[in-house]
Amino acid sequence: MNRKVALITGITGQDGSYLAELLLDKGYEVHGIKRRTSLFNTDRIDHLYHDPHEPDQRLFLHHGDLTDSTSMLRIIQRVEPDEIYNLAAQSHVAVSFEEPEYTANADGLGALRILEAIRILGMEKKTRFYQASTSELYGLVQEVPQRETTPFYPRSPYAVAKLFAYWTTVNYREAYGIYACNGILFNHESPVRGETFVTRKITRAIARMAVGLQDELYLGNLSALRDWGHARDYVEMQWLMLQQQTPEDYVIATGVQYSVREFVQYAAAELGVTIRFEGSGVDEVGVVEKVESRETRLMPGQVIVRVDPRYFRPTEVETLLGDPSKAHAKLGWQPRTPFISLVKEMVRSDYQIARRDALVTLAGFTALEHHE
Ligand code: NDP
Ligand code: GDR
Repeated sequence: MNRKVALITGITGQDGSYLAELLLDKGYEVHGIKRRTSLFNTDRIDHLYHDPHEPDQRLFLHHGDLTDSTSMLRIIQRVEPDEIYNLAAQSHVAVSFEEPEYTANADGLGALRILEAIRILGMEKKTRFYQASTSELYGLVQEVPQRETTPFYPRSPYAVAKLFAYWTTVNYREAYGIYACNGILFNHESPVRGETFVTRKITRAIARMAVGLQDELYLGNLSALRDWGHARDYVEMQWLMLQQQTPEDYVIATGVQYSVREFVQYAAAELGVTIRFEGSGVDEVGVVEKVESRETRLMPGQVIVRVDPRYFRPTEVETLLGDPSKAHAKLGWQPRTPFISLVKEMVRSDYQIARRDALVTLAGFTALEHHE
C-alpha cells in the first residue's frame, strides 16, 4: 500500500512538532514548511529530523511562507499531499494588535492561498485540508459553554483573521467539494509552548525563581479564564478529523476552566510553594505564603507576582469554556491529560531547564572570575 503523504505548515511550532511526531509514528511521509529565519528555529523538531543523505527519510522540510502564494503553490505541486494541516500563523493575540496587517495576511489570506493552490492544481478530490481555527473566534462569548453552533464575536486582529480563514474553509468545502475541516481548538499547552504565552511564561518563571535566576513575574489580566488542554491530545483530533467519511467542524476542549491566577497557584504548588493573592487591580500581588519543599529558594513573605498593564489587551477575551461533546460522540475523542498533570509536566520540564541554566550561569561566572 502506498504511504500517505502529509504537508504541515507551522511544523516548527508547538502543534506542528507534536503532529509531525504522531504522523511519523503512523507511517506517514511528512513534509513541513519552514520559514527562512536569521536564527535556527527547528529546535522542536530536531529530534525527528535525520540527515537528508541517510536512506529511509520520511521527514522533509521546504522553505516557504504563507504570505508568498508562489512558494505555497510550488510546494503543494511538488509534494502532492493527501492531507494538508494548516497550522502556521502569527499566533500571538497581543502581538496581533501590534502587527494587524501581517496577521491578517498570514492567518487569514494564508488559508485562502492554500485552498486556491489545491483548486488551481486540480487536487480538490485528492487533498484533504485541516484549518487551525480557534476558540478566540468566540471572543465576547454569546453562550456558555461554547460549542460548534455558538455565534462568533472576534475581539482581536488575530481572531478576525482566523474568522476569515474559518469561513473560507467552509466556503471551499461547499463550493468545490474539497474535504476541508475546521478544528475549533481551545487553548492547549505543553513543555514546548512558546515562552510568551501565559502558561509557559508562568511555569518558566516559577522554575527560574526556584533556582534564583529571576525575582519576579509580571503578568496582565489575572482574572482571565481559559479552558487549557494538552497539545499532544489535541493533535490527535486534528488527524482524526481528516479520516472521516464527511468533513465537519469540531470544538476541541476539556470542558474545565481555570483563571490565570489559579494557574500561578497550581504551578507554584508543584514546587511546594503556596501563593496568596492580595490587593486588587494593578496593585494586586502574589505573595509566597508557605514553602514546603527544598526545591525552591523562595521564602515566605516574598512578592513574586505583580501586574503590569503593558500586558493588558485593547479588547480582552475574559472567559472561554468549550463543550467537546460532538468530538466525543462522533469521533470517540476525549482529552487524556488532566489540568493538574499538564501543569506538572510543564513545571518539571522548565525546572530541569532552569537548573541547567543556573549551572551554566554559575560555571560561567566562576570561569570569568578565574580569568580576572
Ligand atoms: P506556534 O506559534 O507555536 O507556531 C506557529 C507556527 O507557524 C511556527 O512554526 C511558525 O514558524 C509558523 N509561521 C508563522 N508565520 C508564518 C508564515 N508567515 N509562513 C509560514 N509559517 C509561519 O503556534 P501553535 O503551534 O501553538 O498553534 C498552531 C496553530 O493553531 C496556529 O495557527 C494557532 O493560531 C492555532 N491555535 C493554537 C492554539 C493553542 O492554544 N496553541 C489554540 C487554537 C488555535 P516559525 O517557527 O518560523 O515562527
Ligand atoms: P490566548 O493565550 O490569548 O488565549 O491565545 P495567552 O496565553 O497569550 O493568554 C491567555 C490569557 O492570559 C492573559 N494574560 C497574559 N497573556 C500573556 N500572553 N502574557 C501575560 O503576561 C498575561 N497575563 C495575563 C491574557 O490576557 C489572556 O486572557 C492562545 C494562542 O495560542 C492563540 O493562538 C489561540 O488561538 C488561543 O490561545 C486559543
